[in-house]
Amino acid sequence: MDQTMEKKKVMLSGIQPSGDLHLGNYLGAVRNWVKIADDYDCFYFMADLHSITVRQNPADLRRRSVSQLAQYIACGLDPQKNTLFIQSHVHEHAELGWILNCYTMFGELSRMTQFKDKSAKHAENINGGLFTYPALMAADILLYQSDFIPVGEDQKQHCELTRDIAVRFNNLYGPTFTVPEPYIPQVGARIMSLSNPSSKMSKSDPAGCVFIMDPPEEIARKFKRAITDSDTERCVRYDPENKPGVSNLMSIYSSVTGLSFDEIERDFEGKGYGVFKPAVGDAVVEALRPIREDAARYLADKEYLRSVYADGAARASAIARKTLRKVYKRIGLVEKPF
Ligand code: ATP
Ligand code: LTN
Repeated sequence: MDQTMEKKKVMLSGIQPSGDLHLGNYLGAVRNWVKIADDYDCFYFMADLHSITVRQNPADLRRRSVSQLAQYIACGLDPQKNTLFIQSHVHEHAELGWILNCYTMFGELSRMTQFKDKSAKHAENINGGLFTYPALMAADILLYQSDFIPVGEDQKQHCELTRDIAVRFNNLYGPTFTVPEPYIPQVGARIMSLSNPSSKMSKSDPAGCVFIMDPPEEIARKFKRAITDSDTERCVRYDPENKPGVSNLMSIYSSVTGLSFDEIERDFEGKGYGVFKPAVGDAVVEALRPIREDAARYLADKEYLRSVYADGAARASAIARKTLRKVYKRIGLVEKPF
């Protein structure tokens, strides 16, 4: 490497392979990762250890972890430019996760909205992992001395807790971890459910969720059925307070076409929701078509995918190992003699 070149800042993010990628994941996260590949040293992983905080079918989990990688690549993440790996292949995540559990407070974990939401949704399985999830997420981030965490708005609270844990550790033992910052996009940070615009689009609500692997007819159908607002005005105008349904559709349309809200309002003046909804559907179908087709091609080539995640894990481990060794030393664990 050219020694005169400045070291690139580190970006890291993960998505749980608990379902296929959806439009919220794509517009709020993955699409933005693609844009920054040349400017940062980027690490993206399938957060399989996180996904088992909710009960998973083992065969589905295995299939989805690999399928998510195919979808990452199809979205434009180049494995040469980005380190792509499966979280459980880099055992340092689980090890540092345990340690950071011991530097994360019960009160802090109790305040996490994702924990509150998921424990309400899975009342029969409020396990310890669901509660201590943010300590593992902090480990994911801090192992790589990450500078930025590109995520959607909903992950901001976890990123802030990671910062608090890093600062706490650094204050106790001296500089060990880079203190990271969340990196949240302006448009697309929070795509809402098509069936309920007051909650975020999420794979756990399939009716309101558009998956990137959905066939075009399915996508069109979901947009035609999207809930719009019960106001009498029925015009296409951006007003998230009073018109959350149509404003969400406008955010999606703007994200996939690049048009501003003003331009969209002008183009659909006097046209009403009945014209706007299918237009958004068509635009999304066209934006997702090449991704779906590429993902299907990568999925058919298991050997290629295997080589990508093997190479990714090797690159990631080399870095993670160094940080973990430093942490073990700092907290007083005896150095391994072999
Ligand atoms: P779950 O239903 O299990 O909560 P999810 O569908 O919300 O999952 P995650 O795996 O939690 O998806 O999210 C992966 C990434 O996508 C994160 O960076 C998250 O911020 C982003 N993201 C998820 N949902 C949305 C959304 N509706 N709008 C924008 N970004 C989103
Ligand atoms: N908690 C995230 C997934 C996740 C993550 C991470 C994101 C796990 N580890 C590290 C960024 C950095 C979620 O539920 N979307």
